[in-house]
Amino acid sequence: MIEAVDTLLVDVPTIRPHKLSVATMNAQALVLVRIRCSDGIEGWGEATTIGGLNYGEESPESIKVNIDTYIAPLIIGMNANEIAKVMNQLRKTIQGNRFAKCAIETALLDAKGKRLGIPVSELLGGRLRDELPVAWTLASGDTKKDIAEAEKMIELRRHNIFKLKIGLRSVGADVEHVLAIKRALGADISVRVDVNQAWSELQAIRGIAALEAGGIDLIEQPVKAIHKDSMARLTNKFSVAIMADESLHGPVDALELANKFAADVFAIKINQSGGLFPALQAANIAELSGIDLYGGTMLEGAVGTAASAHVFSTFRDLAYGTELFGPLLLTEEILIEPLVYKDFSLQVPKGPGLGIKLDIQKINHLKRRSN
Ligand code: MUC
Ligand code: MG
Repeated sequence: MIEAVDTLLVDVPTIRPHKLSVATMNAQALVLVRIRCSDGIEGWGEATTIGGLNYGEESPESIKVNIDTYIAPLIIGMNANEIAKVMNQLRKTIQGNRFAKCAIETALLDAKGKRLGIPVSELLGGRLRDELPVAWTLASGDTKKDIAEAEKMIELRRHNIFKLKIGLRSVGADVEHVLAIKRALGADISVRVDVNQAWSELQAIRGIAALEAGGIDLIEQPVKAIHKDSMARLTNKFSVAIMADESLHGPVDALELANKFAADVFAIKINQSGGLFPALQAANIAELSGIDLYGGTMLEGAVGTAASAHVFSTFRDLAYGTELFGPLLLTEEILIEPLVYKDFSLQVPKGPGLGIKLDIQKINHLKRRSN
């Protein structure tokens, strides 16, 4: 039985300012959720967003207050093993709040996996891989610093795929910045861009043509999320892969994008999808429609990253890899044993549940006091 649902806000500084077109992040606010069950088992979940309300419609504070006020009272007393029934109840009675729902579903799956002694990946259909390729996002805002950062990552054998955040400057300046990095890193290194919705369709046509000619591999969310027809025209026009990110808030969007031929690749995110099962549904739609998959991040910390890794490990094809680097962007480790990144990959944890142990002392030290 679900006995208690605890939520805590944990603020962790980033290793450097992380500049997106919608926000500059100097810290990440993790919303950690602990579900305590009557058999003594505890499950952990996490929700994150980017830049308060700059990226999504839920803020860390709203996630916490909505779980505390509306979600927890609804599910306390329910059978913790009946995850489908609990989530069905939530999805029927709580509108929106995808990030909050994802944190709850994660915690329930962690608890059930621990109870059964199996990893979450096995509750999701079963893993097909133990390692996931991991891209790194270059977002210092400075071309020289980005090149030096990429070279260091390659030397450490941590990342050989780089995603560049653009859209703040003019199209011309952004293209120059990206192509300078691509030239410096060479043909063997994959360089991609994320425009985070910043371009109009005409700007996108200009920008994508130049990036495609310069050997860039992937163009993420060039235009506004709501402009799915514009995404379709760009997907049809260019041979370089176009990826939907902010346009994809779960299975319903996945179906619409697939029907419109509005993306070559889907960035699947557990938070944006509203949970691990809805993320799998979106991925199934992609697979059935011939759309490639990419494992996305909301810059989650270790809990959300581990949960995402369990989901992505079940994908048959992961043509564009993942960007599960969230914990590496943060200055503080909240696990007793950190997630393992090596040989350009993240190892999917193998222990029961999420396969991680949280450092409770550290979390108590970092947790926000005022909420
Ligand atoms: C996004 O839009 O993809 C993922 C990596 C990163 O740096 O930001 C996120 C959000
Ligand atoms: Mg993106």
